[in-house]
Amino acid sequence: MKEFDTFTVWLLMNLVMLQSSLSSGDSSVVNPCCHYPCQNAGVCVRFGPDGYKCDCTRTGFYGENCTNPEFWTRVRLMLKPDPALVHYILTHFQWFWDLVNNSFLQDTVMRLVLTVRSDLIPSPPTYNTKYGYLSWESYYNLSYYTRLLPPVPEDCPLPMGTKGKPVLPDVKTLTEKFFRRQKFRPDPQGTNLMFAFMAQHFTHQFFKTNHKVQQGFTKALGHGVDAGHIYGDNLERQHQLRLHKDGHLKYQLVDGEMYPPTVAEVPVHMVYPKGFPMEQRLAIGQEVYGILPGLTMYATIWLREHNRVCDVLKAEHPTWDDEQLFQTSRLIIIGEIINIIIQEYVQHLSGYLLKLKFDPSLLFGVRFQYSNRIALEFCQLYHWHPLMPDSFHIDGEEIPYSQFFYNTSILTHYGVEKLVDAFSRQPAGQIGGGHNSHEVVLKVAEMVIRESRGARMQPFNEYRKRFKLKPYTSFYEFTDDVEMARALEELYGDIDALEFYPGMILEKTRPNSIFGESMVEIGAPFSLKGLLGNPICSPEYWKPSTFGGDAGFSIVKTSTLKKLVCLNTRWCPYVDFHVPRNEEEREPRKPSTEL
Ligand code: ACD
Repeated sequence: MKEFDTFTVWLLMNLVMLQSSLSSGDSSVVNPCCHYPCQNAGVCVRFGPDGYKCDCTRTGFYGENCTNPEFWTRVRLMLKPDPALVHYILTHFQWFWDLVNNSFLQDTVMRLVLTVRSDLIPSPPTYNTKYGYLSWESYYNLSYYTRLLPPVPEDCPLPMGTKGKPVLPDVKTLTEKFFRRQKFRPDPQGTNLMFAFMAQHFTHQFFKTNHKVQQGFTKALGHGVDAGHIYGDNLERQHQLRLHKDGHLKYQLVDGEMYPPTVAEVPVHMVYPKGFPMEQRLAIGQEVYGILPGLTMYATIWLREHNRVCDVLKAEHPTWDDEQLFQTSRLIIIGEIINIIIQEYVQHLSGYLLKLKFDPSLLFGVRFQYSNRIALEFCQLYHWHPLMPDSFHIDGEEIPYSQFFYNTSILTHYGVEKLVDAFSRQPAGQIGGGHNSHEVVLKVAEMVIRESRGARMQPFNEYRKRFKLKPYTSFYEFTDDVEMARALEELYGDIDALEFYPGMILEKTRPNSIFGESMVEIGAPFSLKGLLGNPICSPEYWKPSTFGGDAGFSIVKTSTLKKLVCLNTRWCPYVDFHVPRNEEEREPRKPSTEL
């Protein structure tokens, strides 16, 4: 839908109001919860046709709308520094962080980061797309993504509640005007494609939206780091992918090197274009990973690592059967993933000078729930497609998207070493700030926005408040790009009607940063709760015996991206989540390079 004249807007508005009043049975009544009256995570409950109550229990606030701080809340609020200041401190003063990182203070600060972030995530989970109030179904039915904020009530007069325009902006207009890349803008933090493909590979174990069924359903029932992208998301697939000998996964050898088997040998469902030959379809835990060589590259690395870990365990436990070797290796792989994600991936993303540490025992003395439920909001915000470049540079060649998609021969032609080297050297795009999505991924942004509308997600500003951030008061405060602010204002009519995903991506970025404040302050709680909420991090699991003894435990605790690659390749390429920083790193690697 394009622009409207004033009369059409007036007419539409009245029709929508009329329809919502009719459905509530009273022509003059608006559901008061549509105004989002309850602040500070208070819960809005409707009473009678036009009454409501805010349940402020344990929010630290009281009053009709949970706006009055209790005594200790007042004290805490006075002492609480602004997130921008905390971020500034965490990313400056190297000398100070050198001191912290080399003392007991590292543990103290790390514990604080973990608890402050995780406390923002309700555990057990609360709402979902069908249930905007607590229900057993919502708690129990793992097929739903959970939600932190309930959906916009169905009977609100406007799509975003009571603010903004009666019709949301046309999705294509939004992506064309604000998302489409004009000129590739590299991420100022130096992120590369090795990071971008890790992001995609890692997150698609727990983001598996069931697009056949609307309403926020997921196919990934593990709700976290379960390595389902390596082993499949169900037992039948897992058994098909397993060799049933020594704990190993099935594989094929190409030039003497291990790669995932083909669908001709392991008949699991994989998504490939119609008519794509069976002998070229690779059989992988995650059914969509055939789409990009960066994903099949990571799948190959983890396949090799799993089989390598099985061999280490078998040498230590010659009496163990296939099942125990497989199961214990899987726990080690999950541990390695979490370690690498915290100590290298989140470390890189954060830009913090504080050295992030994966040590579950930091939380053993504090209140923490070892469970996790993936949230629709987390899935929405993690669509980081601006990372994708204009084309791919591998071994002196430039490969356009048309030759990159579903090209399984790229992996076997170049081999893991050359792909890792190439992806580690090529810059990825800046995620935040807008105007940086290549045209091939624009339709993904469209899909995300459509999905959020179908799920009736609350406005961006309501999420800012839920995560203890100040709501923006205007589009000009939200972005420094005056042209964008003006256009967004025209399309949305009110900053309080701005949608969640456009808010997350188009927000002004922090200085020299990959994205803006909201992505960090809203994304980090989901991430850290998800990572540390894994059962292997619990006191019952986090011990050597879980991982087959000290050798397995040590594989988890000392894992790095470089070891992951170089213990499974013939030579050690340049491997990092950051593009080369100096001459030495820029130097081409020789096939003889050792770990
Ligand atoms: C902090 C750490 C710094 C966080 C920086 C950015 C966070 C933004 C988005 C999410 C980032 C990473 C996601 C990583 C892992 C997801 C794990 C999910 C497991 C279910 O300041 O707290």
